Amino acid sequence: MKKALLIVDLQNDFCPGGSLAIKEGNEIVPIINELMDKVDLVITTQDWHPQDSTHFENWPVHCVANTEGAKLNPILNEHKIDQIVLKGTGPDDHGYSAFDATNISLPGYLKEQNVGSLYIVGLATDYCVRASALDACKLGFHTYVVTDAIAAVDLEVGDGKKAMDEMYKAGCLLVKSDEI
Ligand code: VGL
Repeated sequence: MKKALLIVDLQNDFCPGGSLAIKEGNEIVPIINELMDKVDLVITTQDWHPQDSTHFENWPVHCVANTEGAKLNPILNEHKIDQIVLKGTGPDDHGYSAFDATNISLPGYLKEQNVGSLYIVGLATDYCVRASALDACKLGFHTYVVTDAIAAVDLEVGDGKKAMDEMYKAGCLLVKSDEI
C-alpha cells in the first residue's frame, strides 16, 4: 500500500507576516519539501473560508478563498503536489480536519489511491494537524505525525504539547523526519 504525505494548511496567513502567523511557519517548509521525495503521494490541505464565515467569530480573519493569505507558502515545492484538498468552505464550516474537505471525499480518494499510511505535517499542531491526525487514526490509516515538521498556535503555552500527547494516545505515531 502507498505512503502519502498530508501537508496541512501551509498557507501564507499561518506563516510569518500572515493574519494568524505561527513563528516556525517558514522553518518547517524545507523539511516538508524533502519529505515529498520519500512518499508515493503528496496531498495538501488549504483552509478556504468565505469572507463572512462564522469561523471568524473565534479567530482573526484568515485564509479567505482566493486571497493572498490563502495561497500556499511560496517556499513549498508546489509542483510535487498530487492533490489539493479545500476545507472550511461553507459559511458555518470550521474545517479543522482534512477529512472535512468539500472539493473531494478525502477517504474516497485515499482508498482509490490505495494509501495505507499517512505522514502528517504542517500547521497547526493544536488545531488542524490534531483534528486531521485523530480522524486519520479513527479511519484506520497508519498515522504518523512528523514532530519537526509541525508547529502550534499555542494560544496557551503547552497547547501543542497537549495535542501531541492526545494524538499519541489515540494511536498516532510520533516520528522525526530523519526517521522516515
Ligand atoms: C487553524 C486555527 C484556526 C489550523 C485553522 O490550520 O490549524 N488554526 N483555523
